Order: sequence, then C-alpha cells, then structure tokens
Amino acid sequence: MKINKQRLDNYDGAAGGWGAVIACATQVISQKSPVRDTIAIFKMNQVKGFDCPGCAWPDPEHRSPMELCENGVKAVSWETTRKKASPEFFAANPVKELWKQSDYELENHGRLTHPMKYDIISDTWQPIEWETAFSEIGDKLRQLQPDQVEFYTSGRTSNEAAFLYQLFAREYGTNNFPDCSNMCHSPTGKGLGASIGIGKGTVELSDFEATDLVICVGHNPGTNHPRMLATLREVAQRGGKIVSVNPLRERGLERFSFPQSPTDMLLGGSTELARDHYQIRIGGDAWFFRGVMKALFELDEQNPQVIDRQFIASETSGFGELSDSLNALAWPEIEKGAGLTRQEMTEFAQMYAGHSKVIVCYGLGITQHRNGTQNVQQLINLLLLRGNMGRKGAGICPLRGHSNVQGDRSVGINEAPDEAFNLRLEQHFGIQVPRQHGHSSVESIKAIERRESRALICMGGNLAVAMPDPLRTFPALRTLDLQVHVATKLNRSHLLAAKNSYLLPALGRTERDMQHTGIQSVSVEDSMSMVHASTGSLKPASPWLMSEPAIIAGMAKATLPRSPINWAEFAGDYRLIRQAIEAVIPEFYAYNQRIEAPGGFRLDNPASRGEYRTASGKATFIPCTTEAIDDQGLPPEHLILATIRSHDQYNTTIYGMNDRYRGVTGRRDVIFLSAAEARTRDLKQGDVVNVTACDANGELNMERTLSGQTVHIVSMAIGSIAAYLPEANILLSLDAVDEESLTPAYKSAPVVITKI
Ligand SMILES: Nc1nc2c(c(=O)[nH]1)N[C@H]1C(S)=C(S)[C@@H](COP(=O)(O)OP(=O)(O)OC[C@H]3O[C@@H](n4cnc5c(=O)[nH]c(N)nc54)[C@H](O)[C@@H]3O)O[C@H]1N2
Ligand SMILES: Nc1nc2c(c(=O)[nH]1)N[C@H]1C(S)=C(S)[C@@H](COP(=O)(O)OP(=O)(O)OC[C@H]3O[C@@H](n4cnc5c(=O)[nH]c(N)nc54)[C@H](O)[C@@H]3O)O[C@H]1N2
Ligand SMILES: [Mo]
Repeated sequence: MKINKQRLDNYDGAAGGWGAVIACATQVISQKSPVRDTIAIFKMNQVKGFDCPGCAWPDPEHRSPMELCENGVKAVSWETTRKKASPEFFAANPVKELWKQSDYELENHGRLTHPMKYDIISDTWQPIEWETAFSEIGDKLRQLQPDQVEFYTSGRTSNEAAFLYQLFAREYGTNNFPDCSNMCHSPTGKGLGASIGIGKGTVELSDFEATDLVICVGHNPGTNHPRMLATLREVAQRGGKIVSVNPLRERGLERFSFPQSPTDMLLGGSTELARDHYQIRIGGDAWFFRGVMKALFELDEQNPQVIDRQFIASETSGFGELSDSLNALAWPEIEKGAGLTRQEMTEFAQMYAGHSKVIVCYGLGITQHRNGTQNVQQLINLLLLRGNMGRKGAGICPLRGHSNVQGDRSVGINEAPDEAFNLRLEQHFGIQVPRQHGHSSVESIKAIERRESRALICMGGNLAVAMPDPLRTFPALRTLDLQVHVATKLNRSHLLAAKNSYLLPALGRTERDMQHTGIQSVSVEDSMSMVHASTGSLKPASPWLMSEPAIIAGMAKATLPRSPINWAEFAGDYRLIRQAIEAVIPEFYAYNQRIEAPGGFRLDNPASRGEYRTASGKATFIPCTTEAIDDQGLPPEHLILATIRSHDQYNTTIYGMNDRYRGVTGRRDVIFLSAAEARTRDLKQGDVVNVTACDANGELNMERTLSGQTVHIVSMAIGSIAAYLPEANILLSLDAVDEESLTPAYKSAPVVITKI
C-alpha cells in the first residue's frame, strides 16, 4: 500500500469542488479499472442504470448525466476493481497470516472469484463447487434447530434477494434476522412508529424546494450523503436557512462547491450552507431539544402564536404530558446535559418559531445512544409543536444508511413480524412460518456467545467488525458450527472461520445479472420511500459468481427438499419474486409495472399526508424519560466518545487513509478533541495518548484500551471525543444499547485519555 505522508491540519476549503474531482480520479486509478469505472459511473443512478451502492439519498427526477458524487465513485470503483482474490491467492495465504492484515488490505485484495470452503488442516480457503457447497450447507442446517441459526442481512441486498432470504429463513423455521439497520436506524423505526405511525421519514425531495428551514442534527452529509449537498445548496441559494446541531463542525455542512457547477469549479465559488452551528455535547440531544421546547413554551407566553394549538388539538395527543414533563425540568440541569446555555437554546427556539415550514434531518448522532429512540421522538415533539408535519415543506428526514437498508425492512427482514404478514406468507406459499420473535443484531451475538445459536448466514456485510466489543464478538463467532458468508470482498468476519465455513461470491450491483429468462433487474428503496429498478451492465468480475437470489434459492432448495416453493423459477425470473412480494405486501401493488416508470414509485406514506396510524390515531407527543445526567459514578475527567466515519471509508470498508474535510492525511490513528478539553489535560496538537473505556460501574477497564492515538484539536463540544470506527470498537460495550431498539450506543462510550 502506498502510504501518504501523515498530516493533521485544518482544512479550509469548501466541501466538494476540485478536491472531490481529484479524489475520484485517484480512487479509480488505484483500483486499476479506469475504463470499466468510467462506463459504470455514467450508468450510475440513471434510468435503466444501476442504483449507486453508496448511500440511500434519493435522485432528483431530472437527472443530469453528470450527477455523480465522490463517495459514489469510490463505492463503484471499489466494486468494479480489476484486483481479484482468486483460489491461488487463498492457497498462498493461510487465514492466520491474513488476520495480521488491516481491514483496508483485506478488501483491497479485490473481488472474490470462486465459492470457497475453509480447510481447518491447512488453515486456508479452498475452492468448492457451488452445488457441493449448497448441499453441505443444506445438510448442516437440517441437523440444527431453526432457532439455532442467525440470518444476517447487510443493507445492499436488493428487495428481491431480501424477500427470498426471509422466505427461506421463515419456511426453515426462524425469525432470527439480525440486520444492519439494528446498528443504525432501528431507533427511527421504533421511535417514529410510536410517534407518527410509520417508521420512516415523511419528506420527499420536493419538500426541500418548499421548506424555509432545515435543521441538520447529528449527520455528516459531506461524507455520508454527498448528493444531499446539492439539495442543501438549492435551499441556501433560495434563501432558506440551514442550521446544524452537532458536537463537531463538519465542513460538509458549512460550505459546498458543486462539482457540476462551472462557476463554482472555474471561479472557485462555493455556497454557504449552515451558518449557525450548535455544538452540543455528545449525547446531549435530548437535553438540547427539551431545552429548546421549554424555551418555545416560554416564548409562547409572550406570543401565543408560537405554539400551534389548533394543529395540536386536531392532530395530536399527549400534549399535556409533554408540557408537564418540560415544566418539571430545571434550566441548570438542561444546560449541563446539552453543554450549551439557556440563551443559546432560547435563540434556537426563536429562530425555529420564525420559520413556517421546517424539516428536521438527522443521522446516527441521534440514534446511536442509550436513549436513541427517545432522541428521535424529541425531534418529532419539536416539529409537532408548530404543526410541521403532514404538509408540504415540513417533516422529518432520517438519513438512512446502506443504499437498500430501508427496502430490506419493507419486504420482511424483521425479527418481530406482525401476524397479518405471517398469515399472508402462509396463505400465498402454502407454508408454515414461526410466530416466536427472533433476534436482532446484539441479541444474535449474545445468543452465539451463550452457544445457543450455532450457525450464522450473512447476506453481505462484515458483522463481526461492525458490532461493538471485538473482545467478546470475535471469540464468540469462532465457536460456531456453521458460517456462510455471501460477499463480494474478503473481510475480517470471514477470517473468524468456524468448523464449517463457506465464502460464496456474489455479483455486485454494477454487474450484468443474466439468468435463463434474460438480464435481470432488481429494485431498491431510498431514504424517501421511492422504489426503483437497478440494472447492472458490466461483465461480472468472474464467471463463477452467482446472484444473491440464485445463491439463496440454491441454499433453500438444498435445505428444504420438500418445499412447495419453486426456488429455481424465482432465481430465473425476478419478476416472479416481485409478483410474490406484491401478493404478500399489498403496498407493492402493480410492482412490475410501477418500477418501469423512470424514477420508480413511492410507497404509501400516510404520515406525510397527515394520517397517523398510531395507537391513538393521532400524532403523539412522547416525553423523554431520561431523568438525570448520565455521568453517575464516572471519573470526573471522563469524556464521552463517539465513533465516526472518515471521508475515505464505507462502514468497515476502508478506501484510503485520508479524512479530507477534517484535515487528516495518511492515517487513521487519530482522536478529535476540543482545544478546551486538551488544555484541561495539558495536551497539545500531535500528542500521543491512550484511550481507555470505563465499565458499567464507572471503573477503568485497561483491557479495553485504544493505544497510541494522536490528538487532533478541532472545533468540537466540551466533554466530547471522537475516533474512527472500527478501530475504536474495542472501547464499546455490547451491553450499552438503546433500551427500546437494542441499537448499540456507538456514540456514547465513557472513556478516559492518558498522555504517553
Ligand atoms: N461514504 C460513506 N457513506 C455512507 C456511509 C459510510 O460509512 N461512508 N455509511 C452509510 C451508513 S450505513 C449510514 S447509517 C449513514 C451514516 O451517516 P451519518 O449519520 O452521517 O453517520 P456518522 O458519520 O457515523 O455520524 C454522523 C455525525 O454524528 C455526529 N455526532 C456524534 N455524536 C453526536 C451526538 O451525540 N449528537 C449529535 N447531534 N451529533 C453527534 C458526528 O459528529 C457526525 O458528524 O451513512 C451511509 N453513507
Ligand atoms: N463503532 C461503530 N460501529 C458501527 C457503526 C458506527 O457508527 N460506529 N455504524 C454501524 C452501521 S450504521 C452499520 S449499517 C454497520 C454496517 O455493517 P455491515 O453492513 O455488516 O458492514 P459493511 O462494512 O457495510 O460491509 C462490507 C462488506 O460487504 C460486502 N459487500 C459489499 N457489497 C456487497 C454486495 O453487493 N453483496 C454482498 N453479498 N456483499 C457485499 C463486502 O464483502 C464487504 O466486505 O456498521 C455498524 N458499526
Ligand atoms: Mo448504517
């Protein structure tokens, strides 16, 4: 690997611009496939092209052929690379040796080319025939009880593959569906479900054309949803206001130079996005938003127009409870929890009350906490107080993760399915499905740790590395009887090989999926409930690859020999899968016809038109019950750590060693700290420290130390520290989760730093 010179600076450019263009070119060249990439990139997000495997931000209706983004290019060139991890490569590299390599190096060996099986004697992966692999997997699964098997899904899986996958697992007999959304937006599903009756965002792109205020809470679009910057730019250029609530000042929310704009590119122009930045302390959101609401009530005493009582009376329930809960809070407590002053929260409330159409966007800064679900609900409470729901230009916009994580949930990847869904599956397919709820991600790892679960099937992803607490997660996975990984690239989860482990190479989204009825399209759902088709066109990385639906059908046929379902037919014609989805999930009516339309179709979203399918039939204010500041028993010098993504990574996939917008070059061994916290600890820029986790009882746990990290002083809230995932996962506990959704608290680990 070519290592860039290591540097820590202040980046003072805008997001996007020439930096993005240069980064695209560098990435394409490093993956040795400029021609393939160029073809691929021009097909990305186009009608009859493939959906970008990057983020889930929607595409505008009138697509420009040049509408591409730097991190989309990285995701594509990472998949279309000419590098290959072939059987010869595996023969020459025992697992013990591969384990020593970094996550970057493992994936950078290139695309998997053959189905492989782990050979314990030589400690290497060896090629195996597809049919042999399927029949061995089927034999093993038949020897286990269905509830001993975990079926993990990572969110790139298409609707068609995800539907077949849940059908296979349920006919086999389990609801164990750990899913990548359990690690990011399960609090959104739970929180919004209870508040507004649908666990998804309510806005569409056209709402951004009508809004006058966008509040961006705990998300970093410059890196994670770069196409969103074009939308924010339009809002700003129309005179709309954007504010950010984030412990870090993220460059992507400050200024943007649009690579598609000749003026920006040739004249060095840029657009200012958020002008106001509320740098709350990590984990301070529920305090901050309760403070803002309390201030809103105070403003309403002088001007009774501030709170929209008419909307509240006709559309909502729970207003009295919310108001009582805010009355019971004292300002000093709120200020301490939020890390900002009453004055600042009152200013925020005034600004909010001064705008009539408001959208709140949020990301993992809200969800990945012990009170993630309640955090989400405070955002809804704020919106409801001024009737910002169920009308144009207003609403809630969670920034979802993987490009099809929302679709996978919509077609049945759910550990707790409802009875109506179960019955329709049974009626349509003539099978019996289990009623007992299954495991989500954290529960699945704990069941494996207790040796209750004995097999893990992974439809993509890198579960072991994505989960907190490698000291518990890694050894647990090694004890399994069976592991099956359907993947495109080698990663560390694959190296935790168990007795019987299979590595099955899948087609990526850019690649032509030819079945006996012709080239197949799949479909995906974006963050705004739009479902559209995705058709790969590139020659597959190897002739031995199979599509995800075909792999699932192969495993299902081998596991369930008496199944009434014609698995081979489904694998040969994905239109039949879509017909089956439509039969089981009525909102997908006319599925095959509707995905033919350019841009696809929108799934029904009752809350966005003011219909709330909650218990009360109304949009519901849900007060926060976080009683006290959460630092009981912790050492006074502790900080709260958030794990975050660099600009050169996609979850556990590391594309490079830079984090351009935060001024980090050539390295990842960095912690982010404010000047004030550094001063208190007698630290300066470039000092090297160890970071140690505090246990549940507040004591330091030296075993959980991330050592040798370099201090990078940035504009950041007090009491807070940030470091990159997955390196910092050693500091996270598998037991620290949002109680309602079981999402790990990836952004609130108490730690102590010591200079070395
Ligand atoms: N290029 C790229 N794109 C991606 C991904 C990727 O890794 N790379 N991942 C995809 C996935 S799966 C997901 S889920 C999304 C994630 O997208 P984001 O939600 O943007 O994820 P993060 O970068 O983890 O964190 C976002 C922000 O939360 C802030 N933050 C940390 N703690 C707090 C807090 O307590 N309160 C508040 N208000 N803010 C806080 C951080 O400063 C950071 O700016 O992006 C998707 N898109
Ligand atoms: N500390 C910390 N940990 C986190 C987070 C955090 O903020 N902090 N964020 C969490 C979040 S939001 C998420 S979503 C999870 C992500 O968890 P996962 O979804 O499990 O992980 P990824 O890193 O996205 O998975 C990368 C692997 O997916 C495989 N892959 C890529 N494309 C395809 C494909 O088309 N088909 C198949 N079958 N396989 C493919 C490749 O083999 C690649 O190695 O991580 C979580 N982990
Ligand atoms: Mo995610």
